[in-house]
This record gives sequence, structure tokens and C-alpha cells, in this order.
Amino acid sequence: MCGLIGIIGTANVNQDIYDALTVLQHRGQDAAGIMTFAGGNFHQRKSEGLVRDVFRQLHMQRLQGRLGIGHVRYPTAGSAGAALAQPFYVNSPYGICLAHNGNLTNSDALTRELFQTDLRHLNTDSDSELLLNVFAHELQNLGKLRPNEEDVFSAVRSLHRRCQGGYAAVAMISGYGVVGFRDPHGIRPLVVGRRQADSGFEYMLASESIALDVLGFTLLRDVAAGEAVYITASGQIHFRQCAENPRTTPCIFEHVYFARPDSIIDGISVYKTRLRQGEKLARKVLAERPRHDIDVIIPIPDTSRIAAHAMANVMGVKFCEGLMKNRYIGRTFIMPGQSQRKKSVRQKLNTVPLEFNGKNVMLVDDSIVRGTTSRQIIEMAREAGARKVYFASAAPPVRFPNVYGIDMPSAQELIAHGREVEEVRELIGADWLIYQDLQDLIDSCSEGNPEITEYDCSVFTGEYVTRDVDQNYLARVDALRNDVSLSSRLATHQEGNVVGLHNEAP
Ligand code: PIN
Repeated sequence: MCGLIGIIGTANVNQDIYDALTVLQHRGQDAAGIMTFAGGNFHQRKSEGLVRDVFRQLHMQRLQGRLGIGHVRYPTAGSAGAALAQPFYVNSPYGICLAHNGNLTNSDALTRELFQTDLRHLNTDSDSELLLNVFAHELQNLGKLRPNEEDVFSAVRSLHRRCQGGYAAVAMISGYGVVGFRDPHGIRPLVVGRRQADSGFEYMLASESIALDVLGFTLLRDVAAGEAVYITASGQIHFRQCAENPRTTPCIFEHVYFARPDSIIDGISVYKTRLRQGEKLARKVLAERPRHDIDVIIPIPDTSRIAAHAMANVMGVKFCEGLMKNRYIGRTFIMPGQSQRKKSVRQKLNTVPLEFNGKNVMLVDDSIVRGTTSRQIIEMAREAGARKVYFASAAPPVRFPNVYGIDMPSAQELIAHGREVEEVRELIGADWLIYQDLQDLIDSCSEGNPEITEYDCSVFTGEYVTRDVDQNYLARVDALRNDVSLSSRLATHQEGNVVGLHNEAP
């Protein structure tokens, strides 16, 4: 998962992009980058690390220009290392840079095509570089000395025909403007906002609306599935549907876990979705065990707090913060190697024993992915004196890998893959395990915007909305994502190598 920003301002945009990227930091802590355009040149700074560590005063001073794009990266399959920090750049046509959030599912075929037919070289295994080269090639094919909005939209239209998967992107064409687009299913999010400045309107594209809020931009709207928005350097904004058959099925996992709760995605408040998830889960608990003996509901911080609170309210059960989190430790989700992950749960969370001692507690988490965190927290709850430990997951069982840009482990490492709820309960050591029903999760979102009735729920169902994901593809994803493969690839990147594509002559 990654975060995207694009700004077309009336003065230098470096500070605004920096501030906006910090707002989106939860979407990726692995690397950050900004590119701006001024005086006929792109200016760039990108590296591994948090936004606050990547940019120093000197870098910021060099990032001159009223047009710019920015990116924060969360590592997905194959995308670790400084050489893969975004935005990416190609010099032809015009000079284009692009930042991307998501994952392409036909990257192998596209890589071959780009090399053999389009005669383009790719220097990394990043599908963001692929996406940029497809866009550049399609724009170049039009053969214009100066591109206008119709040319930009035409290139996006061709890109949609060639690229499959989940993607949102922002791209800057040297001196001409900034374009943002979403895949024909709108899997990854993108919004547009506007701000009044002394000398006219300024526009901003962002993965989440909170970036607009914090910078004083007003949300104009979401970019629709398959749609592109092009804002010229002179501040003209153009929208165009560029997909032949757009079908809105946004990623439901944004609501479960990734997006910040104060964001509004596709017109749906993430905060309200999580409240509704809690309410529905509470009703399921009450239906399954009307005479339950739960003394207290304890959220596993942070994401589950909102749902846990709502559950406690509906059930009339005490809510308390019995787990304390060290906020200076990174997410356990992104660390390679099972043993490292285990250790970090203890470092990250600690119990307040008086909230557990002698009580029947219901722990609530946003989801159970590998189950390692859940198992350890249940152990910790028992050590803190809990009599019974029940566990509620605000999402249904995660049984299948994500192929649209969310960093998920291989299927074998998902605790619920091929297992019934009872087996998962036993493995994590809970006295009772209850999962949200999928329809309830969908309704939790759709009640926020009845126009959106379908979501990408592939991690729960194994049905991939782009319909091109077969067993061969999943096997390749599996091979890339298991812990052994991740550690060896991380070591390679840490040695500073760019993974070449070993393009072979046809
Ligand atoms: C917690 C986010 N959330 C916690 C991510 C753990 C699954 N895990 C998914 C639960 S926070 S496990 O908001 O970042 O604090 O099942 O893989 O062990």
C-alpha cells in the first residue's frame, strides 16, 4: 500500500507536499519521494525511510516549483530498496514522472511487451516503472509536440486497455500539468480537492481526503473508477472517463484497516464504517450467545478501537483500554521473518493487569491475518489473570492473498487459509472466536454510500474482481511473499543492488 499526492499550486508546493505526505505516512513507512518542476527541470528527492527522515532542509530548498507529486511507499511484492523509491521518471516523451499505489496483475506480459514491442528498457522489477512506461509509450504514440488534455486522456484510455490490476497513480508531465487516474474498478482510492489562493485556485490529488483537510483544501470529489483528472500548469481542471467498462468495486480492506478513520473514501466515512462494523458484530455476538458472560471489551490498539467501542455500547458491556501500545515501534505487519514478528508484539503491547484479572474479556481486533499477534495477545491476557479470553475480529476470516497492492503474506501463512473458524480458534488459543460476517462488513460500507454495492473482497472470498487472477499467478505471488523469499530479497536490496529484469532479446 502506498500514499500519493499531486499539487498544482500558485507558489512553491514543496512544503505542502511534504506536509501532505506526513498525513499519509500510515500508508507507507518504507520510503518517500517528491518531484517538482520549475525552470524547465524536474527536481527530485527520494530515499528509504519516513518522510521526516528522507527530507532535509537542503533537499526542500532544491524542490522548487508550483507543480509536484509525492509518494510514500509500503513494500509490496518485490518493492523494497532505495532504488525502488518513487516517483519514477522517463525522459521521453516530454519528461514524465509518476507515483503509483497498487499492483498490476499482468506485469509479466507487460514487461515482455514493453521490451519486445515498445522497445523500452525497465531497470527495476517495480510495476510502477511499468505503469509509467506504458503511459509514456501511449502518449508518445500520439506524436504530438505539445500534449493537450485529449492526448493525456487518450494515453490513460490505452493504458487501461493494457494494464490489469488495482492502481491509482499521479503523473506530472514536464511543465504541462499533473494527471491522476484510477483503475477501471476503482480498487485503490484517489480524491481531488481545491483551495483558494490569492492568485487563483490550487488543486490537490491525494490517496485519502485527510491530506486535503489538513492542508486546507476542500474535497471536490473522488476520482471515479476508470476516470482521469488532468490539471494543467495554468490551473485548468478536466475530468474524463477513460475506461470502456468501468465497474466500481473499491478495496474493502481500506475500511477494515488501512485508511485513517477520519478519511472519506468514495463518499464513505471510514470512521462510520468502523462504528457500523462494531454494531453489527455486537448483534452477531448477542445472537450467538444471548446470555454471554463477557465482563469487559478490550480493543487491540489502534484500528479496532472504534469498532470495539461501538460493540460495547450496543451490548451494554464495559469498554476499557487494557492494552497499551508503544507508539514508537513500527507495524508488525511489515517485518520479514516470523521470529522478528513475534518479538515485536511484546515490545509493542503491554497489558494493564487490573483490567484482566479475574474477568472474562472479549478482545477485539480489526482482522486476523497470520494470527501470530492474536495468539500472543491472548497469552498475555491469560498471564494478566483473565479467566476467559474471547476474541472478536471486525473483519471476516482472511483466507486469500491480496493481489491489488496490499502487502499480505502468502496463502500458507494466513491462519484462516483452508481452515474453519473452530480450527483458527484453537490455534490462537481463544475460548471463543467470532468473526464479522462478510455481508455485514459490506453493509457497513454501503450504508455510507448506497451507490456502491460491490467491493473487492478477494482476501475473504478468493474472487478477484479483475477476473484475470488464476492459480499460476497466485503461485507466483506465493513464491514472492513467503518469509524465506522476502528475507533473501531484502538482503539483496540492502546490499544496494537494483534487481534488473534480465530482458532477453526476442
Ligand atoms: C493494527 C492493525 N491490524 C492489527 C493489522 C495481526 C493482524 N493485524 C492486522 C491486526 S494497527 S495477525 O492499527 O496498525 O495498530 O493476525 O497477522 O497476527
